[in-house]
Amino acid sequence: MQSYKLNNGVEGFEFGTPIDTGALLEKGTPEKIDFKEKMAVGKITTLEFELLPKDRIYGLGEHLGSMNRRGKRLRSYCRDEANHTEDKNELYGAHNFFVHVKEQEQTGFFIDFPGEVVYDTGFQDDKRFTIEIHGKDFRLIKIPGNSIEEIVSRFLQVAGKAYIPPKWAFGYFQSRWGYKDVAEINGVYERFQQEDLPLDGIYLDLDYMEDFKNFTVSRQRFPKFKEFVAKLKRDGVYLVPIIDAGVKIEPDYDIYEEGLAGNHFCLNAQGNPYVAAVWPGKVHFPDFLQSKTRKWFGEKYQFLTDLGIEGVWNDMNEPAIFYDEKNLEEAVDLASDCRGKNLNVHKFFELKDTFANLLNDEDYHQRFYHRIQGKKHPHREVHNLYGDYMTRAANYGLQKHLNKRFLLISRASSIGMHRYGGIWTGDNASWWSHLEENIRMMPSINMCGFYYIGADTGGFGGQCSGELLTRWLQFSAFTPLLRNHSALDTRPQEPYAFSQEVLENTRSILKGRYRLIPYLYSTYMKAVEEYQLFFKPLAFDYGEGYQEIEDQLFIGEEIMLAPIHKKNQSQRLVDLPEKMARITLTDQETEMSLAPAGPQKLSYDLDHLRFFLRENKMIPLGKSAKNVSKLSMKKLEVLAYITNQGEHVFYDDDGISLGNKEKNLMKIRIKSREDFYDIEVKNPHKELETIDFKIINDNGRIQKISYRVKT
Ligand code: MIG
Repeated sequence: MQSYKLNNGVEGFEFGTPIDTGALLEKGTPEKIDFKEKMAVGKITTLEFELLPKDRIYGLGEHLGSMNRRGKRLRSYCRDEANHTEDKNELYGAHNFFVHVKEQEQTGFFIDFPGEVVYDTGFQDDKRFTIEIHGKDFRLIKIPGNSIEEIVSRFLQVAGKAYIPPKWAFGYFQSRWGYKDVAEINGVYERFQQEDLPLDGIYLDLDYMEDFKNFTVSRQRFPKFKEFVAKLKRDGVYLVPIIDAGVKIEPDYDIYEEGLAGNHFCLNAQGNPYVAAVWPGKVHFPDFLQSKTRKWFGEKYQFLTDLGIEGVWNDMNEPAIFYDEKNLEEAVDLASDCRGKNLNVHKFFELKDTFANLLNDEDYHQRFYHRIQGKKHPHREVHNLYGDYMTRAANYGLQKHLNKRFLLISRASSIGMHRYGGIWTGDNASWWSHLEENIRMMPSINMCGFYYIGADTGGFGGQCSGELLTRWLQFSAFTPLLRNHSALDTRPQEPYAFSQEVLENTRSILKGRYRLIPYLYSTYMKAVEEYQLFFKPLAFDYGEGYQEIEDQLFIGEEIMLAPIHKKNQSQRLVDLPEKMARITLTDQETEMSLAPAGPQKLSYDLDHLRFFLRENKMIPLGKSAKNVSKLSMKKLEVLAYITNQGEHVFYDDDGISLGNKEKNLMKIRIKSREDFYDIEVKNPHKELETIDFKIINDNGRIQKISYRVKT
């Protein structure tokens, strides 16, 4: 074993001959020292840590359940899991970073390994935390720090800066699996205009393609696609098509032919392209682990950019597999054996399970191979890199052809991909518990490097109610990725698909979101730049008493959310770790009042956003607009809670260039005097004319000051 030092006291340990996963930016140079943790090296390498009664574990990214991961068995192995029930041990992401918090100290760990890793955080034995790494070649990164936040920040520094989307990606996006043609998409667009609902884009699901073939557009369902894309874009509305991992096997289909000719597909044991089936029927999987294949597939996104597309979602890239030839054959044989027979209970369940288990059977992962720098690796060994590397390919192509920022999200991911795209959290359901899940999951994912994140608002599967959509939007209004998406054959879920009242409430919430975009964008950019979290659990700042609160979150340094996530509730208990100002926000109005530290009831109507502002902090608000392209910075409103003094750095740029052109850092300072405030605005945003300050003090007295920026 070799050990090496990275930035800021971070240490790396190298076991065997690991595959270079590209997860971290910093590599470090090995030097020999000994490793003290207990471990057993075999085919599965087991690391073992002692768990004391008060120990907590944070991180591990996209997983269900509590933020404190203690007491579970969580598997890091990307999986197309369509049912997010409490018993599930894995979802689409493999995020091997966590912080083990002890009473006196805390340590971060990252396991740089592309295959399966299982974390038993005290499930089998509540005094032991074991990590099973399914292999013997890996790297382990150990991160010391004086606080959880410091550890996370150091990890983010070695992992590298997150993907930065265009500013328009912070708008509201409507989506639905089942929008079948251009008329229907155009109908959605027009309805948003008619109903005065803001909109920055519409996602296109499978039906825009010809026979589920990547890089095609159905001529029949989407004639004059390019003109349509241009028409919407002129109005500031973007179309975001889906791309799946599998390439349809069909002679004369250019992607298939080129893939074969260029040796781009994953191979089976005999050395022929491996055949699996997904949406288009039989497919081959591009071997994204080959750099030439990433280049080739990445370039194909030009088909979309040539049509005016500036955003894509990569789906089914765990990869999801409906069946492969061998398993299907065995299942069909079994079924024919059963024909005419009197099936007893065992045979019946065997028959039933054999078919049910065709979907995403992990045996498939032993049957196909990747080539990494010419060396053959079974898929199973490098499984967690597949979606990640597909997204790196897409990032390469989109950047090359657009030469500006673009929206890119992926379903499967591993750490490293955070530099190339964002993620949505997959097929959740229209359940209240999944709204709560969404709240809990955001910080865990954010800690692993991903910032452009969000869940399907309203829930993907199942039937959404107007109340659930409204409550969910009250939370998602603060997530960088804000998309309402639903599955085929579920109840329509657009803001106008319910009652007039739901429409009015969601309109007010969405307009509130647009007022927050200047702040959210600024917070996002600063957080990425400074390796700070966008979403932060209370437990990171506060000790006992607040550690267990997992349905309240901090956004940036300024605000705390405490969303309602239960049905038929107009109020909830909020526990404030410090005194804060309570803010209510609608399209036009803002209200402020003081809230003392400690537990209290907070009532929430369905038509507004409500959150808390920390002491000596302020947030800028813009004016709502029908989309980001129409947001104006001429006039800002600043809400501040000042007892002494506060300073806010407001970041803005042109929102689209690579390298953040026209970057502006405006500094706003407020200092409280006896009965007035000193206000200073340094380096004002170039469009800015006035700032309307609304400042609340410790007595709850609000002063309004209109500040004209001298030019
Ligand atoms: O097998 O493209 O998570 O967002 O609507 C389902 C259809 C495939 C899964 C994605 C979902 C998308 C759906 N896809």
